[in-house]
Amino acid sequence: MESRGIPLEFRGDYADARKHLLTAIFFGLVLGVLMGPLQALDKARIDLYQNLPLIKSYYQGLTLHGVALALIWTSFFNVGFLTFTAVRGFGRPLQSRRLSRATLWIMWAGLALALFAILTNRATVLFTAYAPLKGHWTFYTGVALFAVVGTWLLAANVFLTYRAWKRDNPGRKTPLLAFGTLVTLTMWTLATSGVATEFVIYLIPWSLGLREGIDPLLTRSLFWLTGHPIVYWWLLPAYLSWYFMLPRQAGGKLFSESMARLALLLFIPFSLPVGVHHMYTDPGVATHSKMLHGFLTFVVFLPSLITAFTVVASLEIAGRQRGGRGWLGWIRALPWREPSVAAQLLAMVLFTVGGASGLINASYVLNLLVHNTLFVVGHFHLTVGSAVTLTFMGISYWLIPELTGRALRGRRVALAQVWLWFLGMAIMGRGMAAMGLEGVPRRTWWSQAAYQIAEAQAGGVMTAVGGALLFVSMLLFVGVVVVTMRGAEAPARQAVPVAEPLDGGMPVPVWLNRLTPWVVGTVVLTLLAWSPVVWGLLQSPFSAPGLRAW
Ligand code: HAS
Ligand code: CU
Repeated sequence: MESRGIPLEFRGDYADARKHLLTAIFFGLVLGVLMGPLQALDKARIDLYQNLPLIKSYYQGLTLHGVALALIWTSFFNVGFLTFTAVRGFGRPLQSRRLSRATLWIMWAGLALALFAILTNRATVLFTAYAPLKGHWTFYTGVALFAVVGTWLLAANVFLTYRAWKRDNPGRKTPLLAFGTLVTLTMWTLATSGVATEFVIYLIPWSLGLREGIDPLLTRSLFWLTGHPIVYWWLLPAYLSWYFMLPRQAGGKLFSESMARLALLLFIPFSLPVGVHHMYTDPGVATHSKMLHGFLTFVVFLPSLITAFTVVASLEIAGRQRGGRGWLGWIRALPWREPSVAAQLLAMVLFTVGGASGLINASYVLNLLVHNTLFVVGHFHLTVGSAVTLTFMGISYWLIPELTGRALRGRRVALAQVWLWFLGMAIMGRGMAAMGLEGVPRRTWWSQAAYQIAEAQAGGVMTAVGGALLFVSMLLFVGVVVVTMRGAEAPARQAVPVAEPLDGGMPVPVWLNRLTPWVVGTVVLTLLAWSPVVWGLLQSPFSAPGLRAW
């Protein structure tokens, strides 16, 4: 018997994916965006932090904002979505139900611990958890459980599924959607070696009182070993949607399967050896390491360029099939009225600017100008806040109906929501960039600062206006989700949008269907790029006492 058209064997995985998604929305997106307007208004020197329940300072609010959005929203969404893409891609349920259940419960336990620490003001250490700021052990343990351990368990389950699939399908190339899922999880599993070491050997024992002092620079380096690739852990699920689903939603085909595979695979070796671009201004890291990581950052820019080309080519095919003519007429012909499609197209537009600002950050000399200013904050709102978040919202508009068997309701509201997010981010991103260029620091309670920068005021107003629009957009998004979930069951299920490649019948080179050579390359490159940094710091050990600055 089938319920709501979901094949019986998938139902367990679908239920878990749905729970992950809803946790992402209500405990990640909602909690995080609730703090947003407070911060945005602060940039216009309007201080709303007085007499708030639970939130005692700008820094506590910012910690909640960063952890909820950069870690909770993304981790839970990714685990839900990648469960779905694995199941769909392999055409079979995940190998272990018990492992799936354990994943969900461990992540929930971690979420509860971390939220306890933040909401009780025991860990106002911001999402980067830099030592020597010392938070409560529940913070580090909670984050480790939901952001790292949970994602490892999913990876283990997907790899077990891959093994079983290979046994049943000897000699066949891995289906695209499944392959993209494997690539994402491989990259992330390798990348987490940094924070796993940082948390297990240093931060958790230290917060429990089992370790005396802490080495800020060493822990910071381990953090960035994971902290750069984490941005691709956020981005790659969005790329999976742009490559493998969006072309179908737009009525076209994936332009090239080989290009898609190559771009995704390149993220495995090149995501890890670049993290020192977050530490250009740090003393104690040798200049040659900074140069090497800076150079490799421009290499990891390449797969995004391939993506821009391939995804736009796929969309052009769709636009022309829909009757679009001329150089740009195909853009107008795309199904802009579909909220899910519009969300993803607008996400790409903002990502073009966000990506370009990343190249500014990556350029050593320019970085000296923008580092630790609001420019960087503008950059990441246009990347993780736009490219990723707006795409995740777009995905939710078909995935939640798929997982719940309900039809999407409130389409017009959804469309307005998507445009509001786009406008809000465009305005706020511009405002933040402008403020940063005038020298306004990030992570600063600006309305309390003893000085003002007249040239930054217009940027402050833009930031506040953009932030307010984003808040309204989030409310509309949640409204559509709730109304959809409470709606009637859909009479007919929609097809899951999986795009056919244009070159589908062509053989794919073996190395574009393998993971091992890429993993070996990653280990070699990472050792080359990171051992001098970590080794150098281990040579001059330093022990700082913990600091509670809040
Ligand atoms: Fe970054 C700091 C460099 C990408 C997130 N980044 C951050 C931080 C975050 C973050 C959160 O080198 C702050 C961390 C902190 O708290 O300190 N970043 C880069 C570079 C890229 C990049 C070179 N970042 C991202 C992505 C993120 C993200 C993706 C999240 C998802 N970033 C840096 C550096 C710093 C940094 C330095 C440190 C700054 C400092 O001093 O602290 C690149 O990967 C970007 C490549 C991407 C592109 C865009 C390609 C465009 C595409 C869309 C095509 C569509 C089109 C439109 C054209 C070049 C694929 C079609 C539309 C139609 C309508 C048809
Ligand atoms: Cu980075």
